[in-house]
Amino acid sequence: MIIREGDTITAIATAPGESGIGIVRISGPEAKRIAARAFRAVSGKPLEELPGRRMNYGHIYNPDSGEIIDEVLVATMKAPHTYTREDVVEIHCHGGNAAVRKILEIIVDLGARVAEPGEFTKRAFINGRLDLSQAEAVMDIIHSKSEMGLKTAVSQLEGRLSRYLDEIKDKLLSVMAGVEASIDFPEHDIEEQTREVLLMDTRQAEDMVERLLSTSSGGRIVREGLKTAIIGKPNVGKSSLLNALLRENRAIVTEVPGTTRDVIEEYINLKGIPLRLMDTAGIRETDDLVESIGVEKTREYMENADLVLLMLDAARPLSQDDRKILDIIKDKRAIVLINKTDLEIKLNVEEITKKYHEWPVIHMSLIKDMGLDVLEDTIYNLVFSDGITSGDAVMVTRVRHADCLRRAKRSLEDAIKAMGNGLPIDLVSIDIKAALEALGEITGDNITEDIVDRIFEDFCIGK
Ligand SMILES: Nc1nc2c(ncn2[C@@H]2O[C@H](COP(=O)(O)OP(=O)(O)OP(=O)(O)O)[C@@H](O)[C@H]2O)c(=O)[nH]1
Ligand SMILES: [Mg+2]
Repeated sequence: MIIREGDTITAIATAPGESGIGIVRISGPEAKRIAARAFRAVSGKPLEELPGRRMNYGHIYNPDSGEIIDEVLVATMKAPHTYTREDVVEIHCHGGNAAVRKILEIIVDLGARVAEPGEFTKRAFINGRLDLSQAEAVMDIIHSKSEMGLKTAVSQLEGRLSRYLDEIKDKLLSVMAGVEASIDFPEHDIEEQTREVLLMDTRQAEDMVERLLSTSSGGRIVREGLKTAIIGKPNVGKSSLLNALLRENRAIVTEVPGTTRDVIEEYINLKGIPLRLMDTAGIRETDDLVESIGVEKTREYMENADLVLLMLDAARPLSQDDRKILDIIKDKRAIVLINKTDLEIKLNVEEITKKYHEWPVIHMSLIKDMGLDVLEDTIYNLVFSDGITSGDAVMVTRVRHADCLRRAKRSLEDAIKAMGNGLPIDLVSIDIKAALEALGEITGDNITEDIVDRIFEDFCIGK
């Protein structure tokens, strides 16, 4: 994606579909002039003479035929105090597909170019209004699936992550200055005292990187959801559990074993934590082709899951199929659910608890609506023990950021080792510089164009 200077871009900023209003946004030097040619205010004044940052009531016309397209409100915002730091015009028309599309078409005919996904935000980044981590936060806000995800993304947009990184970078810059001062005067070898101070500062910076890195597994869960797979042999009540947690009849439930063939995936919001819940095909030896494909898929999902909910039938003794499943999931983090406790109990729970004592065991009866709240509390506590805080602390939510932090950490470790071994100080400076560069990639201080393009490609149209 190349930004051509003088380019004016436009896009529909609202989601497709029927709705009260729809918004067409224009950004760039020609934004106001283009909008003015399609807009007639009811007051009769040209758009150029109307005050900015106010809703001006009027109509969008087809400039060729003079035909009215829609009744609208138009706001103009002058650079640089706008989202993109360019002149911006927003046309608020009626929602649905027809009006917004036609208005977009007219704006394009008048000289604007259709924006690429994320191009408005990319301009905000290039024009220095947002750093890269803040631009990513914009996308995370749009995609956030829970209150906690939203809170973390907003705090990142407000610049909390950037400020924390700035603190580390400042520390490293002062180490750099100390190191370079001693390189400039090679005749005075670096004094022991100075070396000590530089070492201490580098260690502190490394601690800060480490602290941030330790939030990354919790941060990923906050952003993407905790991948939770419901696993068990057929007919134990897995789909019933999905429906109960969702509080709607999403999956088909029948008394026929092998009802669920494909993996059903839904997001639920568990006290603010997003859960990516997967109902899977019951695992058993089977000759049925479709079912065996489903079972294979279940294994795949189970391997990638952050948490496995293993469901067993209280009314049946542990079977060969159950034992096989237990063996497959033995290294996973799991919660054992004993369902159907309303029936006569034939399952020997001790056989499981003895061997897998670290897994919580919950007795439930989905038919009687029992045990669900215990399960919700257990999952919640498990996730919180992962170092997820209530969204008030700085957190790393993206794999990209965690990768940069890991690189920074390695360079700092090398620097500390070099300092400790009394290696020449200019070698230390190479490591500190590498750490600074890795940290700078998070906020986009020094980053190649194709990385920037890749990041913005994932954005939605109109943002
Ligand atoms: N008695 C009793 N029956 C239950 C309970 N929970 C679910 N069932 C019944 O068990 C049967 C199977 O439930 P499902 O939720 O379809 O089971 P599943 O594990 O998804 O089954 P598959 O998709 O075939 O693997 C249905 O007839 C449910 O009504 C319970 O707590 N007690
Ligand atoms: Mg099912």
